[in-house]
Amino acid sequence: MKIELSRRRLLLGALSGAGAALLSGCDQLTQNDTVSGWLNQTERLTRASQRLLGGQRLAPEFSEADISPLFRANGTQMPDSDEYARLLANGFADWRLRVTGLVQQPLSLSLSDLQRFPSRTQITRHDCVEGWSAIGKWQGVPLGLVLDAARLRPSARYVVFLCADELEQTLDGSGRYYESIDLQDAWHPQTLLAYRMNDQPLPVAHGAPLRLRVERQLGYKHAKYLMEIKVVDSFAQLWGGRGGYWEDRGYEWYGGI
Ligand SMILES: Nc1nc2c(c(=O)[nH]1)N[C@H]1C(S)=C(S)[C@@H](COP(=O)(O)O)O[C@H]1N2
Ligand SMILES: [Mo]
Repeated sequence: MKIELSRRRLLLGALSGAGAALLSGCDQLTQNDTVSGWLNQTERLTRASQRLLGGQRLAPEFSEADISPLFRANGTQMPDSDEYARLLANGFADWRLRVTGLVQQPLSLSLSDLQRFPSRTQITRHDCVEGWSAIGKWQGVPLGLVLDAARLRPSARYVVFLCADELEQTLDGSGRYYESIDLQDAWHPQTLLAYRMNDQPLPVAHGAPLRLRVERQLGYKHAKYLMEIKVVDSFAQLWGGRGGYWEDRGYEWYGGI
């Protein structure tokens, strides 16, 4: 816990030291060599310390009174594809979460299917590398329960989250947002597929109809607008091969807090 808190202070210190005004976007942060070198070092440190402290260490949880009156939306706030517009117009009745890849039972789950799983509610703090944090309340199905239903094959190693949005508009789809986590974090009790935020259905700006919450990791790991969960043994073949949209642009894969 001590390591965790002092790292957060260092991170915010590094951000303000680099000049908050210059850091309006995640990409600008990585272009700063000092900060990115520093992130590389602490990445190894936090990942190792989280593993040493045990895979199931919980992120701090807060009370209703701590919920931030304003929770910023960041990155995509409205996916601009026709497909997403159609799904939204119909209140996500036609939306399905596909679970594919190294599973014995591929799944296609509606929002009400997901809401029939046992749910967990947690009030946690979200930390974005751009230097802001917010406390919010999340309700969703623990990811591990969905993976249990899909029954992973023995070769499974990572869970990849494929999103509806292209954060960078490209002709070849290389700007698609995606993320990945390992199996230990996938079964962490606070790792949720969240469909409610602050007692309301998840708003579009925050990733409707479903987003990931991985509470011991930085904001960019919390993939919004989930369309498909793909279980893989490697992410080398996906886009830039580093396991996520921002990872392909220089961010660390683990992103521990
Ligand atoms: N699909 C998708 N997920 C995403 C992003 C995005 O642009 N697209 N931005 C990430 C970043 S950098 C952060 S800080 C959080 C922001 O979540 P919020 O909009 O609910 O604040 O979502 C993450 N997940
Ligand atoms: Mo972020």
